[in-house]
Amino acid sequence: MSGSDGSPWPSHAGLPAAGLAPGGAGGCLTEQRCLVMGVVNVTPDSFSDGGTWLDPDKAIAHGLELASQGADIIDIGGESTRPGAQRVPLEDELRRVMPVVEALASAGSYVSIDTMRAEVARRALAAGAQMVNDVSGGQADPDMASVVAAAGAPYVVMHWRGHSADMYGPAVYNDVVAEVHAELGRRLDAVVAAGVDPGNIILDPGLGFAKLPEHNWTLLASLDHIARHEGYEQPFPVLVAASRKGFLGRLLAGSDGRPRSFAGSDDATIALSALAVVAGAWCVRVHMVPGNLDAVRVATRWRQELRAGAG
Ligand code: PMM
Repeated sequence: MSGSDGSPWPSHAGLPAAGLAPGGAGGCLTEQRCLVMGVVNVTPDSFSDGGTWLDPDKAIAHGLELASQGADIIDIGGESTRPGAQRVPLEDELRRVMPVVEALASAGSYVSIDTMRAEVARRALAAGAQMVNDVSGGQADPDMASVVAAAGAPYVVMHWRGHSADMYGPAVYNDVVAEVHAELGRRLDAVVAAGVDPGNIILDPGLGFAKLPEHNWTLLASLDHIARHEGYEQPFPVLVAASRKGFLGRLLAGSDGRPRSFAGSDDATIALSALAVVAGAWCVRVHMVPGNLDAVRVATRWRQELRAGAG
């Protein structure tokens, strides 16, 4: 995954420049590194932090804290996608996310709206969000791609096989890399046909979404392949969202077989962020910013050296 100018990170028109200063929305720093996306889940039931940030004031304060710690992007979501989760009514999702989007955007943060609904994306973009993170890659709402296209916003297209009510039923693969790549490629073509500029698209293998732990690990070792698609000259930027996910907790299970707690997986997330950078990830989506940002900076320096050696 490399830019046409030889930089390690692909520069795509309209995407946030690597290294946005905290609170510096749209700022263009020349620093080249993987971006850090801080998560604000305004939900009662998300995977690792459900309920913690449901109160809008707490969510806003948390987003501001993540930005002050150096998050380049703040990802705000109002619908949990944890395994078994049921859909949230549109009105509830809007009520949760809109005050947080408005406050953080007006405070100068670069806001991403994490939603599968075109109406939520449209309202959030109008309120100052600059990017859409759609875990369904446009499959949950047929209007999503045209809303994103009309706004000219960066768009995260994640690999997805259906809603979280049945997360693991569809986790059946003969060749997980080939199938995720092909299915993502079809989504890519569909959203481009609906008007989304390929230069605004970020791909995401969808760790944990219809994936068993072994699928996640195999995909992580194949990020470069996931980024490249026939018919598109440039590799796509790839977002890695492994933070606190169950496959890390399982890897770190104690001798009694009990998985590590979510918060107890933060150090593992930091290790994974460093490796993701070396593998060429464009952005890591994380719950805790400081350690991950340090890891990104260290790994960026390491990768520069690797590339200089290779050049
Ligand atoms: N995972 C979650 C939520 N949003 N967005 C993207 N692009 N990729 C992901 O893997 C992803 C996401 C669920 O995790 P959380 O409940 O810890 O936020």
